[in-house]
Amino acid sequence: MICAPCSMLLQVYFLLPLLKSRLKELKMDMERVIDSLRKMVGEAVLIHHDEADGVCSAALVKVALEKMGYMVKTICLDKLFPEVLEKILSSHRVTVFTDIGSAHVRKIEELTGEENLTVIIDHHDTVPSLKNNVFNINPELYGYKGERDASASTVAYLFAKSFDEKLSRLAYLAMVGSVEIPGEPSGLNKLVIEDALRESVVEKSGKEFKVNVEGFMLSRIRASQILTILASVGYYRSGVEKALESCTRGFTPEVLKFSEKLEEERKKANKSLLATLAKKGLNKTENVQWFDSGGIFKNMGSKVLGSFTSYLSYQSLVDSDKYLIGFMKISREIPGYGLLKKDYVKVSARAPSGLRRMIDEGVKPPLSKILPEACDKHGGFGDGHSVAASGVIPVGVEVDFIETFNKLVD
Ligand SMILES: [Mn+2]
Repeated sequence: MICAPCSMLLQVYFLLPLLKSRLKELKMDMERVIDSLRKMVGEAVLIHHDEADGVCSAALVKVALEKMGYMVKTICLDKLFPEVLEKILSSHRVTVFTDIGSAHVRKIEELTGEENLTVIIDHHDTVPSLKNNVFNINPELYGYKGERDASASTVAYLFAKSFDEKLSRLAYLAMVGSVEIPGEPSGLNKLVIEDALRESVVEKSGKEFKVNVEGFMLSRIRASQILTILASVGYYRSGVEKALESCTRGFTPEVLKFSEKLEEERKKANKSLLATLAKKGLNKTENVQWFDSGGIFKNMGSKVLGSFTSYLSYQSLVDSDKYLIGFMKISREIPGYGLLKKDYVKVSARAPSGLRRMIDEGVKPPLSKILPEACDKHGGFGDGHSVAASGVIPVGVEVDFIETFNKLVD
């Protein structure tokens, strides 16, 4: 038996080095990744997610890879289509993922050939890699929480800096990517702020930060919004390319104007869909309420459906106790990749407030469990969190999907 203060001291004594060694371990693993990458220099495919964190993390990794001597081709995805994964991993020696991929480690291992190298830099829930030519660099595996302590951009920044200390001038990108993590910065996200202030690439502005780099003289929150709009709404109109370029070169007046136009377009589409749904109402089953967005988001990336469904889940026209599901037909085109083999529909699911409580209490199943299962049953795939999830299913099975989903709730 030891006294309470002694026990606390002991805990501090043992825990502090433990926490430190985790960061050291992460850094050591990054060095191993860099060593492996250096041996493979040639072409690399960089697959990344379609919002600010996905764009900033990709920009950081791209700079580092190019400095190593790589020719980098980027592909931006809202969802990780198995057919895309198969094609890319079987036809390229080096593939890097940022802000996407964590949920599919086993599949990625399976598809990575013995001679090839795959690196995943992400912060979503994951499992450690079991193959020595597949590296899974994720804060969750080093004692941090991905939804609290580190964005994918922060991990990508630490990776870039491990390769070249001079890249710490890009610390602002980690901070822009981290906007998606709300609240007081903690863990690795906090460490990055110190770097960014030291490099004078950001400055304090009230409780927030302003990016202090040419072409970026705006708050990091605004910068993150613009990047997300470019990459998601502008997905089929070179928006991702423009977003990636802006990360390192700053926003040109043309790009800013383009992003404003896209923002206007989306606002209009959202408003019009909301009016239609208010008039027509939602389709309902016992446990589900759903809508099809029709062609309203045509020419926009499928991420916009998720934003709309989230927004809708707070409106009074939804039933607070039922799962909310939206559909949107996806174009076959994936910029920088080619065409998908099939026509797909994006599925976005949200839990409105009443249902959210029931999920938290364990009375109703979490979306992270039933949405992937329902997608899977109809030839699609999905993932997500307990109260927000999304997936993809083939065109034409929407009504059957709703039926399956409705049954899975019970
Ligand atoms: Mn992210």
